[in-house]
Amino acid sequence: MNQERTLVLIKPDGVQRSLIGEIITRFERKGLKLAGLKLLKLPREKANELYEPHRGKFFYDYLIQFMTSTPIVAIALQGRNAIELVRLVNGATKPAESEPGSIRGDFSIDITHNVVHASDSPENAERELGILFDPGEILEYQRIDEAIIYSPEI
Ligand code: FUP
Repeated sequence: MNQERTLVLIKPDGVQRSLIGEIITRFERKGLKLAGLKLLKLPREKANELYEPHRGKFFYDYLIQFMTSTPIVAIALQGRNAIELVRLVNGATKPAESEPGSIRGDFSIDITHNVVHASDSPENAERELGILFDPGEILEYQRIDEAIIYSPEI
């Protein structure tokens, strides 16, 4: 089965606002599989690595300060087209464009305090998963409902 893995972060605002369960539930209900999960305070070096593509932008310093301020949750999610689907579930970056029904559309009003992060390409998913997880922390297993979530490949 053609599956992808992607990184989701529940940002400090999501953890502080007790949204961890709500957010994980949305991904589970979609049919995505948890492959890795942890609560951590993001070290500054890892924040710099994660947001390397944004280094030098006007919001960079504030973003790093925010992301390293209090604990986050790191989630490795697996499923067919997981990278694209997770970004749909999360919603658009700009508050005025994130649709109601998406996580950002339902729970955020600010472009920095926007509750969740998700990888935006297969290359970035691999890079970002490598920053947050050691290889042994991402698990390969079969879930009992997979036979009903996916149609057989024909
Ligand atoms: P996304 O992929 O939706 O998280 O958004 P981007 O890659 O465009 O932005 C990366 C992060 O920078 C986002 F989490 C929000 C933050 N950001 C700001 O804080 N201010 C801005 O003006 C733009 C982005």
